Amino acid sequence: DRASISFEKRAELATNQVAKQLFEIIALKKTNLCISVDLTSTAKILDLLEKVGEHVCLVKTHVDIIEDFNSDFVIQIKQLSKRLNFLILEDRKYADIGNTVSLQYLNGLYKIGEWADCVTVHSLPGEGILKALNGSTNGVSRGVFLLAEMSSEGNLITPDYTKATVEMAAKYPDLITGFVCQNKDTFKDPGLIQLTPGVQLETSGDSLGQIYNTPEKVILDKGADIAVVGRGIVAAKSPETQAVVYKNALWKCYQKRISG
Ligand code: 6AU
Repeated sequence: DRASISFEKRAELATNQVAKQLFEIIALKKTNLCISVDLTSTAKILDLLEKVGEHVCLVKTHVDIIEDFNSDFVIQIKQLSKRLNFLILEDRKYADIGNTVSLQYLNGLYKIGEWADCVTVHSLPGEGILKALNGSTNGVSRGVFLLAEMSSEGNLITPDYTKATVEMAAKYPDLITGFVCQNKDTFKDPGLIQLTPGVQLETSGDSLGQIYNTPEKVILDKGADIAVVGRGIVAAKSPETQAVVYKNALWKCYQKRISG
């Protein structure tokens, strides 16, 4: 099964160019940690990434929570992503008809398609949403993480919905980077990436329905390839020290997983 195959090997099996790059970065930097920088100022985000960027493979943003978003921020985060070698995932969770999503992706204040290597997308509206995000902007490859499961308590996604989501993705091998999901049996294709949020060392949840699992549980039991950590790092006294703690814990589990 895909969980026992090395990231180097999986880079060769990827059909989406962003997935391939991401597998390569993970193998090179020996980190399968994604930081979720859920901060509301550009200075705070850039300052945090300066410190933790070398320890992550992927930086996940929510640009619509930033108070002072501007084009210089985009230039600076792109420079950091080149210098520290990470990709950028804008966690926009698109969920509308294809035409609207196409407008949201390329226009408005954020022009996400111009700078985000990949974005998150709900399968709910049907495949028009995937047709709208055709896999490249200005000749540069782009990717999509489809939401197949969620981490939050009481979410309305059913096993049938999850299965149909995975089937939908199979029709777009050039576009799909992987799935945001919670379980190893959700999909089989070793060229796709399992991105799993809801990860912390200790806490079991927050007051608004988030459910946390430990690095061991998500990598060894739940099949995560990349673990998303937000407040576990961002709210720590020393985010840099904590990022290293998560990076090492996750990588140890991955090594154990591929050694059988
Ligand atoms: O570690 P946290 O709880 O501080 O942050 C988790 C991050 C947040 C959520 O918007 C996101 O992960 N997330 C997602 C994603 C990545 O799409 C899906 C999900 O099911 N649960 C979840 O928490 O930025």
